[in-house]
Amino acid sequence: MAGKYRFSFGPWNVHEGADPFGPTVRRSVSFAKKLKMYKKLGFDGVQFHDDDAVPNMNKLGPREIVKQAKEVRRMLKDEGLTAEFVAPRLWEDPRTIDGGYTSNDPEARQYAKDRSRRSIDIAAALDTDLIVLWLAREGTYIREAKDSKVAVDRLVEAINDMLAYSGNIKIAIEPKPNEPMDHAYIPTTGHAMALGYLTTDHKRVGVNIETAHAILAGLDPSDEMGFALAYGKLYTVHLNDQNGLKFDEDKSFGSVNLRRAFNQVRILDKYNYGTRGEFVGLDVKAMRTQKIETATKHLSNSREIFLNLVDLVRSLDEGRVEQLIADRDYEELDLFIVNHLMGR
Ligand code: 3MF
Ligand code: MG
Repeated sequence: MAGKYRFSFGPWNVHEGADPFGPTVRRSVSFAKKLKMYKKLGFDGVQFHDDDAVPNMNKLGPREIVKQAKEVRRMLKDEGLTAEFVAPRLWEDPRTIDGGYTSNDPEARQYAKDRSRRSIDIAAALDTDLIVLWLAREGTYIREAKDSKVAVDRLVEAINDMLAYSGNIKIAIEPKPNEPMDHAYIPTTGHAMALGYLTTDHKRVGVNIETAHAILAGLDPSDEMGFALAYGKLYTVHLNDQNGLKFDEDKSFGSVNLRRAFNQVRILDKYNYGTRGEFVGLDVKAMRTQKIETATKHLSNSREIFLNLVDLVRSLDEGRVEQLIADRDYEELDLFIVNHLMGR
């Protein structure tokens, strides 16, 4: 049965526009004001970094952290919003310069584990059981800096620690091949899922597939999604778009390659994504040129493009597709799909 979709984004998707070569270009918007934007833009779910919910959490004890997270839970309730996931932000602290779970420094590794436990506490207080792990600095700039076998052992150890700390949580690994590192240890969906099977409870480890991250790995995002769906491990998605192999652009969904976006929506819709409670998550950035008054259009536009593509997916003449497949006339199928995207 064709599902209805619920959408989510993270507060970092409304941002000041700084990049590595220039300062901010827009005023900061407070977290409370951001929350007020969600419903107006058509969104029901909030993605959190742990310190989006509890800023300065490193300076607070576990009880105070939970207390503050519960206040955020109340704010969400007032706005009619749901927390989708919490992700430990392990890439900003001076202790994690060389990575968190895979750092060569045992104190840094311990910090990463402790911080991950606090993220799990925050997730419980926000009433979500989903933890996302974007393994930002778990990689290297040069091959000789870390041992890649040991790195995987350490990632497993850290995930096991989280699974043991809470019997309720599910962990969605968000693979990305590069940036900020030269090479990340868990670059693709296949790596992330294989890592899950090394843990003590693989049934609770899946993936968050981001369009741009798959493209940066030279892969097709819809095929990555199909792979995870075949294993029942597509816990969430980060839809966006990416124009070739350059920095991680986080463009509006479908804005670069409409056919690639169509195929992502097609595989999600075909296999009832969303009917098991999954959100359609976005991870999109406003262009730096955008004025503050209109710096949320990347969110509403991505949602609109997704929903328009759902209509296109559901109105595709699947009988004709099957016939062309049976005839092995893929040239005609190619034209048929492009014409469909052009509304013809
Ligand atoms: C980086 C990302 C991250 C993660 C986020 C959730 C800042 O390329 O995609 O966005 O999605 O940290 O864990
Ligand atoms: Mg992401």
